[in-house]
Amino acid sequence: MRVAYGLAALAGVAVGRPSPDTHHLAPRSVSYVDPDTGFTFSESRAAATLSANIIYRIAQPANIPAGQPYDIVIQGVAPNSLGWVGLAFGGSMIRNPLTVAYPNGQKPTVSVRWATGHSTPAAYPSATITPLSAGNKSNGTHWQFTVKCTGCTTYTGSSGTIRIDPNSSRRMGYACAPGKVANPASTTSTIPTHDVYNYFTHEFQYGSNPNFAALLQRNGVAGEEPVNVTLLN
Ligand code: HEM
Ligand SMILES: *[C@@H]1O[C@H](CO)[C@@H](O)[C@H](O)[C@H]1NC(C)=O
Ligand SMILES: *[C@@H]1O[C@H](CO)[C@@H](O)[C@H](O)[C@H]1NC(C)=O
Ligand SMILES: *[C@@H]1O[C@H](CO)[C@@H](O)[C@H](O)[C@H]1NC(C)=O
Ligand SMILES: CC(=O)N[C@H]1CO[C@H](CO)[C@@H](O)[C@@H]1O
Repeated sequence: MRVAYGLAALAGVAVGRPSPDTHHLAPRSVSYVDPDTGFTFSESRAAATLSANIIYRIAQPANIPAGQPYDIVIQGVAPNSLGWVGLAFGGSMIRNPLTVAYPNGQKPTVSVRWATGHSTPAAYPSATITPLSAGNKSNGTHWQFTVKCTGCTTYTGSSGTIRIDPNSSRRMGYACAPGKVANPASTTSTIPTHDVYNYFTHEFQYGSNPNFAALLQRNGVAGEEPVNVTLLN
């Protein structure tokens, strides 16, 4: 865990294809306890411009058995200059869950998409987003969303089943654009192509929550039940 990420985050910004080693220079994650929702998140920063970051936070249950699908809570904070922000769980655009979020008043809209090529992704039916009752907001500078995702951490990638290890670090991809989406209240709105994409290393282990189910309930989401994830081929 590192705490000095300010300038280092800017070193990773790229508008185009970054060097393969970019993510080794990127800042890593810190643990963040969110006063609004009570979750302990692992927090990473992703440079959106030379002067602004997107903050990504991910929380998961503690002691997830190996091989078991698990839900996560995703919190994102973006500057108002961005019309949408995306997070790629497989660390690239193709064949992995892509969360796409855009501002919509006090209730940002979040969906999961899936791309089979470098073109507009489609809705991804094997993941479900559930907004929490707190942690979504906007003010004069930023907009913020907090959602549960079922199906973001296990998926069928280009080379078979991927299970994201909740105890470890992983390269994530991200993308963003200043352009506003066509229909911000809709989870299936078309989005303008990203101006920026890049990668960061997210350390999931700092987002472990022994009281995950109770925290979900506190935030208006019914308790965790075993979930069978349908995998795409
Ligand atoms: C609006 C629809 C989208 C279009 C038309 C699009 C198009 C493209 C294209 C053409 C590239 C290749 C760029 C190059 O080779 O220099 C690319 C790369 C990339 N895109 Fe997208 N994209 C879209 C949405 C998204 C979304 C929602 C994400 C979510 C995070 C995303 C993440 C990435 C990433 C991480 C890369 C880097 C290359 C890779 O790892 O595959 N894209 N995109
Ligand atoms: C993560 O670590 C915990 C504690 O050591 C362990 O109980 C659990 O099985 C591990 N989970 C995975 C997916 O490796
Ligand atoms: C605006 O919202 C962001 C994200 O929730 C927060 O980090 C920031 O402190 C807020 N700014 C003010 C002035 O309240
Ligand atoms: C999940 O899968 C198991 C084993 O295939 C099955 O017994 C169970 O009914 C399924 N649960 C749900 C909620 O679909
Ligand atoms: C969709 C949703 O749950 N929105 C919530 C955002 O947060 C406010 C409180 O800050 C709630 O009142 C909304 O219900």
